[in-house]
Amino acid sequence: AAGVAGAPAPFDKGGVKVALVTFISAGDFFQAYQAGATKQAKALDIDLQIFSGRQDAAAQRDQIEQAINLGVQAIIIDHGQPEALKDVAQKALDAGIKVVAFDVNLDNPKIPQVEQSDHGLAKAALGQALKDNGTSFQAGYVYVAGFAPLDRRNEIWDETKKANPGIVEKARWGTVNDTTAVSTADQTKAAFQANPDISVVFAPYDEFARGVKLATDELGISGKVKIYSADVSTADITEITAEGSPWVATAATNPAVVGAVSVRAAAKLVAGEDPGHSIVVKPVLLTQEELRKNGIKTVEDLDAKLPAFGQSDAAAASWIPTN
Ligand code: SR1
Repeated sequence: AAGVAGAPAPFDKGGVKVALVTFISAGDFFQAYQAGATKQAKALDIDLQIFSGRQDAAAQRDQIEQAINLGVQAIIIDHGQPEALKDVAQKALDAGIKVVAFDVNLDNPKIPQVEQSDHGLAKAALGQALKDNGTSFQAGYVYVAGFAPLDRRNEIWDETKKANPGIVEKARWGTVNDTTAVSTADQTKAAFQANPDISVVFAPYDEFARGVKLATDELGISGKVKIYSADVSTADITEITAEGSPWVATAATNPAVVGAVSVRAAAKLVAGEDPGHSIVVKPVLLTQEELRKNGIKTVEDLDAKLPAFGQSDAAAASWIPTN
């Protein structure tokens, strides 16, 4: 291992072992998150081992145990069920391993929490929904409880409905599995068949939004519905900007940046530096109108046009290369 010139130990020598233990691996967000983590790890000469998630709490626990036994210096836990993870995360800490959590609340002062400002993200998407549709409409809502980012976004959905009694939630649905978009599409069709007056859908996860769009396209009702979401990928931009698309806005970070920030936080802990307890990557609002107007077709186009999207100074340090 070559190490990083000018970096504190042990990064000056290189070869630091870090595990990234995920709960969900499928889908654009998680693929891009892992790619960003991998790139940042490479720049720090970190040997990053990624454990693929299968939405299986017991498997994720086992993988954390495996990482402890491998003698890694840090573990990044990406999503998961807190109650299944808290004790095993403490076991890692007790073994002298640094732990960082992304989007899973491990409720431990020793474990920094990375998030995308989910309240801000939901406020941005719902603010656009109110701007486009006024304060009275029949809504559909896609939500699965138990995922920290979705629970935080849900708090803003509840607040928004409370502040605007004209918003009527006619139906709520959602599934998180290996094929979230397809499962959500099936549920969306049933929801629209039972509630044909829904005109706005809040679907704050891009796999949900993709499923809703698939369903409204198949039902031939895309002209009567508007979808507001979270997250973005190049495939999402294609869906959002397609002619007649009902997907009109999303609030998003670049997930590759969030992956890089997670690795930087772990690296700082290993170097004996404090990355802070709450590490936030701020999202930006992306509307269909602006994406079309600016000819944005890919995430790389967004990186180039919007510096606030393409980079973050969260968990930065002068010795950590970011490119
Ligand atoms: C099932 S949780 C999905 C969310 O996790 C990340 O926070 C992404 O933004 C995604 O929306």
